[in-house]
Amino acid sequence: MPTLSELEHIKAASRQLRGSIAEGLADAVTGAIGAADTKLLKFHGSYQQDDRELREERRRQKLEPLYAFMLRARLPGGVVTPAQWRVFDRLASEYASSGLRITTRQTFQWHGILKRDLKATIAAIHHAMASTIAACGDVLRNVVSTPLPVQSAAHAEAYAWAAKLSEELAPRTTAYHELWLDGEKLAGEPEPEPLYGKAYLPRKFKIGLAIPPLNDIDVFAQDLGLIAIAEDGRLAGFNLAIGGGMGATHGDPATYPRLAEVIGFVTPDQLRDAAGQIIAIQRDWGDRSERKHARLKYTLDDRGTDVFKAELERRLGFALQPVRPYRFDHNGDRYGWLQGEDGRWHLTLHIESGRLQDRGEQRLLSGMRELAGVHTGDFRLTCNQNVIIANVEAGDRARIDAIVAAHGMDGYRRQSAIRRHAIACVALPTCGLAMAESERYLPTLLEKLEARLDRHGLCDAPILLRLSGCPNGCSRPYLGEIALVGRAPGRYDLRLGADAVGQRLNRLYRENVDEAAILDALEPLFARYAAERTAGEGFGDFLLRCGVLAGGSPARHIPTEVSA
Ligand code: SRM
Ligand code: SF4
Repeated sequence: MPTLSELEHIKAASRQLRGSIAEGLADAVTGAIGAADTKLLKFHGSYQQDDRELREERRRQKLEPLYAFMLRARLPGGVVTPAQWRVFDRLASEYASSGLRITTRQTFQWHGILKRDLKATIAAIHHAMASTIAACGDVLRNVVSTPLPVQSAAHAEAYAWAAKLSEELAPRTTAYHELWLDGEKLAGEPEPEPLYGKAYLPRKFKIGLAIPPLNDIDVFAQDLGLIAIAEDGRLAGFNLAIGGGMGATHGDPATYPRLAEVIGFVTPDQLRDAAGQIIAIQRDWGDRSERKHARLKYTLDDRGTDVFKAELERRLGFALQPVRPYRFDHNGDRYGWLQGEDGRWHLTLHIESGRLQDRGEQRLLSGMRELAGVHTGDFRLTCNQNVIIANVEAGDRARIDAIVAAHGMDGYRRQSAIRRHAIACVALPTCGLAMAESERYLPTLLEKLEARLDRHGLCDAPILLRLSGCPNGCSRPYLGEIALVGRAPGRYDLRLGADAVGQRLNRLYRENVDEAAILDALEPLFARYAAERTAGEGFGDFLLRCGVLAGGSPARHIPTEVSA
């Protein structure tokens, strides 16, 4: 029997995620909480962090690190009402250090919250009818869903499913109410956790729902990807894709990014059980001794997807139906105004790295605040870190456009295509795992890439660029046509050759190189692409076709696409 990892013991002894978090919060001597409690706090939606750039200075001054907390909301489908937006915005101004941050799983993060303010912030989020429970930790995380509601009826049904799964598969512990909402203190044994048990899952678990042809959530990067199948404008059911995941560790071939495999189809009334049982099998079969090997993707590769599927069907008591036809055409967002089938309008704005702050002429935080004051529809956060002003009546479009322009938020009209589609993870200074810059480096890198693309007449080429400060892959870099994965300050792995629909992983092209080497490597490829590409051919597809990537590391598990 393999030895359980330390975290398994912490979870099991935590009395359903309580630990000694309450005592740690009350301790005014330090800005931190106990080490074991930091692990449990994640399940409540928060990470203890410290500003890495101030570490050395504070150490010299004999001060403890400048501890502060990152807080992440759980917003299924990325839907935010204007009233919620106003609350989240207020929390950003009152308690956080760097505005509101839209994440790659279509929710918000607030950075830099001091320990003394954590409870007030979480309580305010709760009173705004949202939550932070299970936004992090070894549980089902925020369920993401195609945010752009152009196929209005199918989208409404699909979103309802994302919300239902998020709600029904959430942890049941009352620790959250007890700690943050002055709920009654537990006397005696903790309440049961029917799905998760005492030790929760071996690792995080992610569900995402895509409505073809939009793969704007990267459905094959999810532990469980749901591909909605619409027939006659209504939702007929879902293809299930299992075992996606991006995380890897440099130099450790036992870890790798992997795309989810499509294993079958379920009707809507079978979905809740199917999702619950997939999570339950992973709970029972996942590796609890080595956290780097604990995601569903490794369970599948160790046991075999067929074995997993047979177990799923045994537990469900029915067989999955054959995969239904589907086709994706892009995994980026569609900017500007689009009209939905029900006549209402949706405006997608580009938010660089998802960071909503006021900087110079770009007053994104203020602009969104003003929009939240007048908008009668809702907002949708996207998995590409953007925002959609959704469900706008035709008569309100001009007013919204005016606010957007007045706050410098209409960049999507002028920006190069590579800029519009770029994603960068947070990385420094807050992320404790960052090896290199990402979000803060993106503007500089983009300028340099744009200059080179411009030279070759490629400003309008919608190349997908993804930047991550380490191989954990929070920007889903292994699905970028061009990706930089951090190795050390100023050094990255350059990866190339994913497609633009989220169905092919890229390959390592240059290892551990600096900016000059990256630009030198890309320049001739841009030149060839400009001269030799066929009509509509994406950059990644071109690199494969013309043999530039031959001999690179092979992509794993190309999902089965069934053409419509
Ligand atoms: Fe992530 C850990 C930020 C999406 C894979 N991720 C982290 C932490 C919490 C660092 C840590 O553990 O101390 C980062 C906090 C940085 C900060 O200061 O804010 C962090 N991850 C993010 C966000 C904010 C990136 C962003 O720029 O938007 C995204 C928040 C998503 C959310 O709202 O829930 C984020 N992370 C992702 C994704 C993309 C996705 O889910 O679509 C992935 C790849 C998909 C996957 O899970 O395989 C991802 N994050 C990881 C991993 C690697 C997991 C693995 O299986 O190996 C880690 C490290 C870990 O868990 O040990 C990680
Ligand atoms: Fe941090 Fe790495 Fe995720 Fe970037 S990819 S946010 S550096 S864990």
